[in-house]
Amino acid sequence: MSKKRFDKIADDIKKIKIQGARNIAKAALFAYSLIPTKSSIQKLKSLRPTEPMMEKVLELAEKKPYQEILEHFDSAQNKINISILKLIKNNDVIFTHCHSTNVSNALIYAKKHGKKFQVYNTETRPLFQGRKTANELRKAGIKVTMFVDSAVALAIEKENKRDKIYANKIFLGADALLPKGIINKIGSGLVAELAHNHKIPFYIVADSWKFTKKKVPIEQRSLNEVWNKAPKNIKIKNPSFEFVPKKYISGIVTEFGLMKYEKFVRKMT
Ligand code: RUB
Repeated sequence: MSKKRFDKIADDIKKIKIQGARNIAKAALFAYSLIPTKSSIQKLKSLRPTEPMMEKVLELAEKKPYQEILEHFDSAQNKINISILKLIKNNDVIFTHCHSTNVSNALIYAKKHGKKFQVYNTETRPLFQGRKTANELRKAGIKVTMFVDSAVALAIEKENKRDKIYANKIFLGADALLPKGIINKIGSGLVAELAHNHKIPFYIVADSWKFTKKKVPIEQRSLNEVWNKAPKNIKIKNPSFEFVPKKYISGIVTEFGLMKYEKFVRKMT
C-alpha cells in the first residue's frame, strides 16, 4: 500500500502533476514518510534534479520529525505574505511567470487584505503552468491577463504606451537560490533582462530553504513536450530552468523579509 502511494507521488512529481519547488518538497517529504529509506531519498532526488529545497527537506527528514519540517512551509509563507502586502501598492500591475506557490499565495493574501492590483502572466510553454497561476488568481478575484510567452516584452515594456499594457512590478518564484543568483523556470532570464532594461523592479519571492552553495544542474526535459513525434533530424532543446544573475534582482522576499540579494546571501552563509 505504502509502495503504491510512494510510486504515485514519484510519478506525479516526474510528470509535473505536482510542480513548483514548494509542492515538490512537501510531496517528497510525505513520500519519504511512507518508505523512510536511503533508496527512497535517491529515487525522489532524481525526479527533479533542479530542486535543492527537496534535497534539504529529505536530509532533514532523516533527523527531524515529519510535522516539525512540514510546519516550516506555512510559517515561511505567512512571513512572505506580510512583506509582499507592504510591497504591493493599489493600482499595481504585477507580472509573473510560470506557477510559484510562494508568489500565488502572497498575491492572494494581498487581495484578501484589500490591495487593488492586477496581474499579467505568461502561459509558460511547453507545460502551461501559467494557466494554473491564472486560475488560482482568478478564483481569488484577482484580474489576470495572460500573454503568450513570446509577448513577454509587450507585457513589461514601459515604452508600450499605445496599449497602456505594461507591468510596474515583477514577482518571480525560484527553484534554487545560489550565491551568485537564482534558478527559475526557463524564460525568467529574459524577464530579468527586460526588467533591467526598462527599470522595472524585479523581485524574487522564495522560501530561504531553496538556498544552496552546491552546484545545481539544470533539468533537461523530454523533447516530446516541445514537439511530439517531431521529424528525426530536427534537434530540440527543452531546458526546464535557467540561471538569473543577481545583478538583475532588485530585492528578494523570503521569511526574513525584503532585502537586497547580497544581504540575503550573507545571511545564509
Ligand atoms: C516551477 C517554477 C517555480 C518555482 C518556485 O517550475 O519554476 O517558479 O519552482 O515555485 P516547474 P514555488 O513547474 O517545472 O516545477 O514557489 O511553488 O516553490
